[in-house]
Amino acid sequence: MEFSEWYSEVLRSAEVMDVRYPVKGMYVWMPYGFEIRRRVVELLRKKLRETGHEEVLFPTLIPEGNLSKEAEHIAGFEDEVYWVTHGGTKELNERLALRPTSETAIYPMFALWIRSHADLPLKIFQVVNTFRYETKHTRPLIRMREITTFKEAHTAHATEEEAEEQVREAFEIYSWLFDTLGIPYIASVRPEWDKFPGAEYTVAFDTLMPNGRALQIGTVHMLGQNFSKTFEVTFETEEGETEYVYMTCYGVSDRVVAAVIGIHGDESGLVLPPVVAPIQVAVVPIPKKGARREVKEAAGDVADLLKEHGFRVELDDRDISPGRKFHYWELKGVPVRAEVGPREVEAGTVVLFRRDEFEREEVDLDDLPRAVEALLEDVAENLRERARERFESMLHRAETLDDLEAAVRDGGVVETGWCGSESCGRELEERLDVDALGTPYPDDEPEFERCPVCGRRADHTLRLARTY
Ligand code: 5CA
Ligand code: ZN
Repeated sequence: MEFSEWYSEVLRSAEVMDVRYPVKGMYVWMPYGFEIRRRVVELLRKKLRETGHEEVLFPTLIPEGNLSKEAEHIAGFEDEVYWVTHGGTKELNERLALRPTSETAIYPMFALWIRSHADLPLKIFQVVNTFRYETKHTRPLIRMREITTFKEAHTAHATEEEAEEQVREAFEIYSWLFDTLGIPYIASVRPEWDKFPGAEYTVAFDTLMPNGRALQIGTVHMLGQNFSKTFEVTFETEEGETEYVYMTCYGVSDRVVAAVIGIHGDESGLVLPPVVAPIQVAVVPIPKKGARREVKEAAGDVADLLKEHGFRVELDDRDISPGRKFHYWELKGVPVRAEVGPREVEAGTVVLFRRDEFEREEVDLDDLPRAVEALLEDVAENLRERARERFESMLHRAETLDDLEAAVRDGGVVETGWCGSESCGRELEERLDVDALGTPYPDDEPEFERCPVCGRRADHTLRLARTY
């Protein structure tokens, strides 16, 4: 099955999202999907708090005057903005934008909040919905017109160095998040022509879906003083002088959930990393004639024991066949299934089935919590490892145009030499029908001899890929 077909099918059958909502690019989170989403957000929330970020919540609407203030920013977003023009039947004096992102909502308030160096650094974040009138093919979680899980952080600093340090911290935070979820990635400094509108530079995280297409799953932007100058975000230094702050912002979205689903899933459905699985262990009784009650009770005891040990457990006592239950929990991506039949009741054991590798093992009841814990860890590690291996098998290198053409046909990411000029970069994009992801972050060491377009010395490595 084609990946995109598989993806749509799994969102539907595992009840992650309902795509039948009658507005293009807008979808409905269903309860099971919402629980996965919630756990991803909570992971990140906790990490952000631990690293000194405070959570805020800004209004959805931005006055046109504010949104338009930063010239590059509005130039980059104007084709994507949804406008509120009326209140009831009355036309508004000033149009209001549904936020496509929140720099122009937040920074005017930063200007009011920040007085002196003592107020810095200021590190805030919010998890909100944002709206972008996307014209490329819309897809649930991947390219939405209402991005429902937009986690954006915004920071202000006294010095450029501190802002640079913040870019590194953001890089660490997102690296940690993706590692935790077993999502492999590369980080690249986006080419000048593809940076965030209004930024000095953009560091982006890209992963690869199984079809070899790159998906941008997070971005960190160095804003320098561009926005602080536009919105008069100043502070008084220790010496009593007034200066503009340096700013950064960074964001991830529903795409993180899309990556979890797309990268770990298989023909049987979702395969969820235990850390975000709404249910970690499904307990399935396998009754036999003459031992129904014993089996039912034993399965209940197994579920209780695991719950007491803090696992997220569901006892499946529905009146359907065990085979159908197996199928159902596999589709839902539950990492571990505990099976209890008459033989296990007799022996004082439980059969543990791992979703990732379809393997069974029998463990003693006494040893069950420890065994489940070890198995969940093993599943997480295995998912991370096998995703990493597949990812690496899709990273290619090529030195000449002919080799590049062959390499991009396989999908994945191709690295090549680059002189650094925009014209050569764009030439590669056009000739190969790919996007330039940019140069390796944090270190872009020269690894190739020549730029394949102009033949000049390759001071940089350039990454190319077909993207979402
Ligand atoms: N204000 C900055 C930092 S939050 C910002 O808006 N950056 S962004 O434009 O790069 O968006 C942040 C992240 O949102 C991107 O890295 C990408 O992963 C995700 N994203 C962007 N557009 C969409 C979309 N239409 N649907 C789903 N996710 C999206
Ligand atoms: Zn060149």
